[in-house]
Amino acid sequence: MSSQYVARTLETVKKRYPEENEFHQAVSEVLGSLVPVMEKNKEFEEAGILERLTEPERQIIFMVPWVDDNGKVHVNRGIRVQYNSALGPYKGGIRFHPSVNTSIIKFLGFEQIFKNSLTGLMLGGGKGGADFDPKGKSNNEIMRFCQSFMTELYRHIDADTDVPAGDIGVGAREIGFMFGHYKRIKNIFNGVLTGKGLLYGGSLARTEATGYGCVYFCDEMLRDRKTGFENKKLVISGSGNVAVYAAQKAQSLGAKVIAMSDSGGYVYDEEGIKLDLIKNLKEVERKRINEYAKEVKNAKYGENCFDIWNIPCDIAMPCATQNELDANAARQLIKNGCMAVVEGANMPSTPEAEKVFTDAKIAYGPGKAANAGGVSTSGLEMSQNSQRLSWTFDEVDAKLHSIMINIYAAIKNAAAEYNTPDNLANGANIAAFLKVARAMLAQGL
Ligand code: NDP
Ligand code: 2IT
Repeated sequence: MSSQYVARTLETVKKRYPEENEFHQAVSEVLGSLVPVMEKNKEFEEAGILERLTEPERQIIFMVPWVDDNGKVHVNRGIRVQYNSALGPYKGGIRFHPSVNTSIIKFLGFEQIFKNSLTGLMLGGGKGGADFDPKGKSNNEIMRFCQSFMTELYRHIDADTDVPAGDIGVGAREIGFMFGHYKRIKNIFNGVLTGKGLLYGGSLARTEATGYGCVYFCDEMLRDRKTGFENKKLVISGSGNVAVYAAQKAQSLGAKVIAMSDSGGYVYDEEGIKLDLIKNLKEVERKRINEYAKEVKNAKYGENCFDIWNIPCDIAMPCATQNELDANAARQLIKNGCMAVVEGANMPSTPEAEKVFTDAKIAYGPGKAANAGGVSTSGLEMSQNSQRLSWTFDEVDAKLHSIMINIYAAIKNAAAEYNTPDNLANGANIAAFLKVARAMLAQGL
């Protein structure tokens, strides 16, 4: 029985990696959607597709030693998981955050396989990171850390092998330092990283892409419900790359963003968040979000970032981190009349929260579909690098927009085909899986 195949695979994963809770969560979420697929397609079980999909093709763990500005030596742990290359070179971001461990990087790498499949581009799945905390570090410390990280990573990546990009704690500055060091060691100038600066091969609209893509995706969901962003109240968690550009695009479509956050707390501004102020605080001054409430008199600051979900809104966009939205928060959102939840972050809703959304039949856009605009535009950056050409902002943005429209249509169709028409999470898992699995079958063992 194919449901047994799914259960057996999940059991093996838990037994083999007993400590990796986030990884179990991600695997269980995807496999949970695949029971009917396995029943319809016995060849996947015969070819061991699930066993092969839940074990990364390659994992690299390495020491990252670096010296701080006072001459003290520190050692962090670097990780790169090259998860699956059925559809293209490994592709996925690098996260610098003290919480990084193999469970987190493996859950992100696993999700990335399916997200990248949905983009329709030639991208395999991978992820990397280090348990390094960039907060409070000087520019030189960040540079030395990035250089040390790349001193090992360079051996394992290349433009046609594995192409990292940014994620939490890794933006244009860090990508610049890593790119510079890669070029110096290998004496190659190519598209080995995406999210590069515009002066040296970066793509226009990559910075904006994840947030914009999320809003384009949400717009499709709203259109299906005969409505749009105009006059909708949005709560967006986080105030990093994804959150800021989701807010910017939503505002440009007539929505009012009333709250944003960082890991220290949230700000609630009934009149609408002044995004220029947030961008300056976060992107230029690298300060905490409570500074916003000091500058804007009517804004309120709350010290628990998770309380942001208690604020009544029409649309919630979790854009900070995994498991930031639990069942209680989900129930509160629905009680307050929230009609759509769209995930800018990776796996921000706990499994229980996801169940609350699907049971309530509100519009729920799972991260692997809704936040695929970032990696899609990374794919477009790779194409431009290969051609040695740069497309205009509008060209890239138009391609991004049509990719998000296509993703929405594909996952909606897959959800309907497998008799769960309102469940886009099922649709995303199934549509993404089928492409990867069929490519794996075609390529043999
Ligand atoms: P950034 O580092 O730019 O911003 C992260 C934001 O989330 C910050 O406001 C940060 O607050 C907050 N945050 C981080 N950890 C926590 C935590 N444990 N609790 C509460 N808040 C937290 O990262 P991105 O915007 O790039 O990434 C945000 C999410 O989007 C992640 O889940 C990432 O995997 C996902 N994503 C990113 C893509 C991209 O292109 N960048 C693409 C697709 C998904 P603080 O500053 O206080 O830490
Ligand atoms: O989670 C993600 O999709 C990202 N952090 C972006 C990956 C990429 O390669 O652009």
